[in-house]
Amino acid sequence: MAPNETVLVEVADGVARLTLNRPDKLNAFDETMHRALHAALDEARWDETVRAILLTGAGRAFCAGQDLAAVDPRQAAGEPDLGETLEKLYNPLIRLIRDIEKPVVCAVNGVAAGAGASVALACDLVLAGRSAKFIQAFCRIGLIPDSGGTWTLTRLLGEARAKGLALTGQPLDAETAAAWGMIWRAVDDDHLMDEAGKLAASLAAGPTIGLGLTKRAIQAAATNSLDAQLDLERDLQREAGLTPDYAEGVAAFTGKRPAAFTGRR
Ligand code: LHQ
Repeated sequence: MAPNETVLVEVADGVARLTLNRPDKLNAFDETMHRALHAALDEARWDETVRAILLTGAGRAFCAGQDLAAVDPRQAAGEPDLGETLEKLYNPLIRLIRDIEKPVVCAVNGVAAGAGASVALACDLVLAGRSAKFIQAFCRIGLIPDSGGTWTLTRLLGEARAKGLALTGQPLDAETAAAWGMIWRAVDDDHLMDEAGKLAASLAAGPTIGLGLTKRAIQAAATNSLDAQLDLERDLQREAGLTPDYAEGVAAFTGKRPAAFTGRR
C-alpha cells in the first residue's frame, strides 16, 4: 500500500495503520481525503496479511469533521445538497468500517468534532488521549449529527445523553466518554499510540475470522430480537467452529501453551 498525501498508510505485523493527514485543517474531510481513506480501508479489508486496522490523526486533532470551506453555501453555484455529500462520501465510509470483518481500532489523539466524532464512534474499539474531546459540533452550524451519529450516540449513551451532547454541542472529555461507555478507554496522551498499537497488534495476532464474526454478531444485536440473535449465533458459531484457529485454540488450551492463530479459513 503506497502512502499518499492525505492518508498515510503503514502495514506492519498484521496491522494497517491509517493516519488522517491534513493537520493544518485538523484533519477535516475534503473529498480527496475521503477517497484516500475509503481506498485504504478497502485495501486493508481484503489484504490477507492485514488482521487489524488502526485509525488515527496526524498533529493535534483526530478529525474536525467536514471541511467547511468545501461546503460553504456562499460559494455554492446553486442550492447546497449536503444529503448528496453524505450519500456519496460519508455513508459509504461508515458502512465500510462496520462491514470490515476485522477489528478497527481508533486512537483519538485530539479533538474529534462533527463527522470526525461519528467516524471515531463507528470504529470497534476507541481509545482516546485524556486531553481529547468529542464535540457534536453540528448544532453550532445549524446541522444535525450525521455519519451515523444519531444512531451511535443514542445506542451507546441513551437518549438523555445523546440529546444533551447533540443539542448543546458541549465538548465531552475522554475520561467522561469512557465512564459513560461511549469509548473503550481513556489513556494518558503520551501513551496513546503505544497503547493503541499494542491493542491492534494483539488483535492482529488473534483468531481473525472469529473476531470478525463476533463483530458482525454484536452489530446485528442492535436490531435483532433475542430469537433472531440466537439463530445468528448458532450459524456464526458453526462457521467459527470450522476454522483452523478454533482447532488451534483448543489444542493450545489442552497443551497449556499460547495459541498461534493464523487468521485463515
Ligand atoms: C477547519 C475545520 C473544519 C475547515 C478546523 N473545516 N477548517 C457532513 C456532510 C456535509 C456537510 C456538512 O457536514 C457534515 C458533517 C460535519 O462534520 S459538520 C461539522 C463540521 N465541523 C465543525 O463544525 C467543527 C469546526 N471546527 C471547530 O469547531 C474547531 O476548529 C475545533 C473545536 C474542532 C478546534 O478548535 P481549535 O482548537 O480552536 O482550532 P481552530 O478552530 O483554530 O482550527 C485550526 C485550523 O483548522 C483553523 O484554520 P486556520 O487556517 O485558521 O489555522 C480552522 O479553520 C481549521 N479547521 N476545523 N471543519
